[in-house]
Amino acid sequence: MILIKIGGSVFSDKRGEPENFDTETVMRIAGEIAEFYPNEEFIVVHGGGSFGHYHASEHAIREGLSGEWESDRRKKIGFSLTHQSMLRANASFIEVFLSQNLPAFSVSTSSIFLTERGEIVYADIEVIEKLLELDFIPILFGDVSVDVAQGIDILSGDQIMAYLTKMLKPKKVIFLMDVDGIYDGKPGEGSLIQELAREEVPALLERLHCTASGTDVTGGICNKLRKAHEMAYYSEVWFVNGKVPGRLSGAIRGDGFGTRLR
Ligand code: IP8
Repeated sequence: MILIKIGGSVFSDKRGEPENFDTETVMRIAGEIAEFYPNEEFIVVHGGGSFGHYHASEHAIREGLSGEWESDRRKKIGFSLTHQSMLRANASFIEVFLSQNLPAFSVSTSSIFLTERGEIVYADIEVIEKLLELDFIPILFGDVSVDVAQGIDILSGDQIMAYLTKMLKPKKVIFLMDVDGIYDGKPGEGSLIQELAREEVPALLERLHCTASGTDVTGGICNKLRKAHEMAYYSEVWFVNGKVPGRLSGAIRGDGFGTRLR
């Protein structure tokens, strides 16, 4: 099984209009997956992009519930709006995959996971396993979550990737991003790392100033790298540019251009 994350910046423009969806790019990505399906099994996870993040930050979902009735009522409405927005993104993905003759099936993240401050503490993935046995392509997404510590939170696609990797041990994990891979420095400034050994990750995290409290100056790469470090224990992890045709199929074949972590 191959697990693929389609980053928010690959299928939408986060700085553009709310809920913009790049159908052409997703169509091409689905086409690259179709070259290998059904010989390979796939699970796809997509991020929030211009969909979930707007409502999530507008309603400060990450702060959880406060216990104050009126403000919590507004937050709960924001929680539901965030989820509905992600369902619309997911529906667009499913439509594109179906149009490429791929039996994709939507799995609603917040219905199968519970978190504790954003980390998964409960999961019911039996449906996913059964869907794979039946040769479906389950498509999950970064979503809101019911949180046992603070009532509500956000569950990012990267956390889902790490969890599924640990439980299902895919033969390969592929992150599609809008840059060519992992850079030693800021994307575009530092040099692209094509081969990365698991043992080298802690030193790289330090060079990128990914301290526990440090702000993420390199565009979300710190959390991704930390999670990838965990995932590399179970699977080979690739980071490739999802905007460039052929990079995904290269990673699936194993001779692609990007960063390979193992
Ligand atoms: O883009 C976030 O998922 P991510 C999902 O994978 C929401 O971090 C709802 C903001």
